[in-house]
Amino acid sequence: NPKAFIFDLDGVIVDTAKYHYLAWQKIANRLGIDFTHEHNELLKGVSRIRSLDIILGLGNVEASQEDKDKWLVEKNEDYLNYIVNMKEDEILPGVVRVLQYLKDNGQKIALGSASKNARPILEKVGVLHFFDAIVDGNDVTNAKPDPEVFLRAAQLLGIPADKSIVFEDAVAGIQAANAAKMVSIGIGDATTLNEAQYNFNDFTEINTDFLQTLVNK
Ligand code: B16
Ligand code: MG
Repeated sequence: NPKAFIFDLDGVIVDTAKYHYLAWQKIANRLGIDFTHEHNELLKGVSRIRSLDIILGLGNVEASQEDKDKWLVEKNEDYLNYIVNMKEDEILPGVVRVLQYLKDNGQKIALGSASKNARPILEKVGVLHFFDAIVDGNDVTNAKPDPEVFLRAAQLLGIPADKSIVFEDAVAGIQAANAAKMVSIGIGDATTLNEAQYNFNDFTEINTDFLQTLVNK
């Protein structure tokens, strides 16, 4: 019986946080808000709308809904200009090897991301074909740490939650996986992601023995 392997996108498969940062910075600077790399960490795994509210909060800026809607569109148009230029070499180290191993061993693979731009990004870096299901920011109403995105992914794959494994780089994402009663695997700083069941700095640290253990669980 196959297991469901569910991948977050930004910070797990690709590093799009740097493009989100550049695009948000333009909006922030125009509003006179100082927006640093440290601030950008607050936006990881957070929805687009919530990200704007966090940035406005940093500068104590109040804005009308009309202005906010305009900035959200501008930010995304700018972000998409970076995305169109993404190449296959922007896939994070070890990811393709893990996807290929799971595919070769008959496992089910899904994406569980807050991004509304997930499909074009997966296509640009050449891994779209690995995915049996994609659940992204267009499909869910409750953001992580709510488990909705991962529960939906497992459901689409036809695999029970307790036979599902989640790879995540954001604290809220690990909490969502735990709330869904899935195996949570933190990718990134183990201290930050201390609620995860397993921790790795990146996919180069995940060997086939470990993957096989998950498959056999
Ligand atoms: P978009 P993930 C998240 O992706 C990003 O980490 C977060 O910074 C971003 O605001 C969010 O996607 C929405 O992205 O503007 O493309 O819809 O980590 O959940 O894959
Ligand atoms: Mg992420």
